[in-house]
Amino acid sequence: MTIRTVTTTPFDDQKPGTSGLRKAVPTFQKPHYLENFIQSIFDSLDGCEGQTLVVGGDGRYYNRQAIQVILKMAAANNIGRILVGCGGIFSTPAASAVIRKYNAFGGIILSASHNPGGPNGDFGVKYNVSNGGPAPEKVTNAIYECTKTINEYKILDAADINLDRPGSFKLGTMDVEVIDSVTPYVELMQQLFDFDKIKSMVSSDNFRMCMDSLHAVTGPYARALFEQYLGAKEGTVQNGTPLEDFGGGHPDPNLVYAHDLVDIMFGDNAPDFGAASDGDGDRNMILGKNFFVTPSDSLAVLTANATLVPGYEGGIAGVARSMPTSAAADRVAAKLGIDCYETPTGWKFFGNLLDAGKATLCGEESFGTGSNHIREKDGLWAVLFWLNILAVKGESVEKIVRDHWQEYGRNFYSRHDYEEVESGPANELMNRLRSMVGDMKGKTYGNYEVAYSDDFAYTDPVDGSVSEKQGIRIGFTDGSRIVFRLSGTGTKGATLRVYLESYEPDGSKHDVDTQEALSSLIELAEEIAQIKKFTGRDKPTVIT
Ligand code: VG1
Ligand code: CO
Repeated sequence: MTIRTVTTTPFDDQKPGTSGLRKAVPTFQKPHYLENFIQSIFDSLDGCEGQTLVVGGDGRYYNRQAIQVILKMAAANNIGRILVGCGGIFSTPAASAVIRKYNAFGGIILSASHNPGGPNGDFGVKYNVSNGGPAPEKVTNAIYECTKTINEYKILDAADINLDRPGSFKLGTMDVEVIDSVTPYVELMQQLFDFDKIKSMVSSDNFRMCMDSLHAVTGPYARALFEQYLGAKEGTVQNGTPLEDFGGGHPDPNLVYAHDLVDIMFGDNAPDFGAASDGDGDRNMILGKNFFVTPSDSLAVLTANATLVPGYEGGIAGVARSMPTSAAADRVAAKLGIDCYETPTGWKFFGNLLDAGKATLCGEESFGTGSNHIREKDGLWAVLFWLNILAVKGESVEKIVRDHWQEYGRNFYSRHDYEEVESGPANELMNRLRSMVGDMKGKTYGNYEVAYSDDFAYTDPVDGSVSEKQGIRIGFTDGSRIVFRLSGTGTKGATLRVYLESYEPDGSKHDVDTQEALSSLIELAEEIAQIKKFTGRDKPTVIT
């Protein structure tokens, strides 16, 4: 087998975003496009020769082809060993778990997460470091620098590896081990949760649940966990066979895209518990009978009840949330006397806090929750956490959340997305806000008085690195808040996200509809940012 050195020229659009490099499939299929990015990863890594890497993806269209290319390029770049998931499959949390379990040097995860898949859908490549988490900005910047000057890549001339069953192979001098995609993950979950207790609830006649894998990667994981180990009825996991195009759907677990599940959970004779996860399995949505748990509330409830779960019974060190996530968790942290951290959007910012033992639980408003068990957010972990709490408390999801609000007050919360708007005007909107926030403090808008406003900047408390321009925050004296930022995961035009939050301590006012409770803030967001003028839209495309 010979190593081929191929001459190439740089592409100018290979800057990793919030979560790796995401592009339309046809972009990745351009000659050398994938190869340039993979070679740039290898070129930017110090000391990866002879090391172990983990490779797998969410099974979307182009996963298999990309993995074969990556294996051959890894062999040509003197990687020692690759652990690849059977069928080329790893959910993002499973990949993180495997990197940690085998003390690997890092991993390459192929996914565009919740973005649609298929020949005209999206594809993505993400590099994770040895702690199992997304590469920090220092690493992604180094990769990006390499993509700008690359002029050749190396690839082994070899036949494709059979990924469809576990086994060991050689590619040149490199070892390839095809390993079971599900087992290491299930074993980790068994260490954290009380499977016996969950099983006695889930398998009883008094409890019904529904898990929607949205035709994406968690199907086999969810079937193993819920139907095999926890004794839930067969069929508990719906849309559980991963498809390359996710059945034409949008594998995003929210009230808009997980509509099958929403219909069931808000229909007649709804089950007690419902959950969904996204394309690569790191997001989760939690529903009770006729009841939706916002991700921000979910983080707060898990934090408040963590000691009911074996993996966290000793208490938690701290909690971290992304900046746009509601402050519900902050209130729990204050009561528990633990630290609460506010980070920029994206899981990579939690890594240092978890490694340093400063935070145990983390969460984002975008349906992401996780803990120090791995270094990615973890959809099925969150589902098991909720089930474990339900099994211990013997109460409904709704009661647990309503009681939580009674104790801590309710943070009404909603995100309004304006998807695929024109990039130019969207940037103008943000620049205009940026120029305004400097002197907004003390200004009044109707009943609202600005308490603080800024373009969020974060100094990592562990390594001191600074990340700027992470979103415009405008906080008001009554505890309500509006945040504006542009998405870093989209592949077409720009997506404006407007995050709205208000705080209601009065328990008699917790029943108001969320959009109604936030209506004056929604109007104010329009007044301040002139969304209509800049985007040409008079309403958001997705409200969560
Ligand atoms: C979005 C979410 C963010 C999340 C990221 C990756 O990013 O808002 O909270 O971490 O997706 O999630 P953005 O930049 O589009 O707002 V996933 O499940 O796509 O790995
Ligand atoms: Co995801």
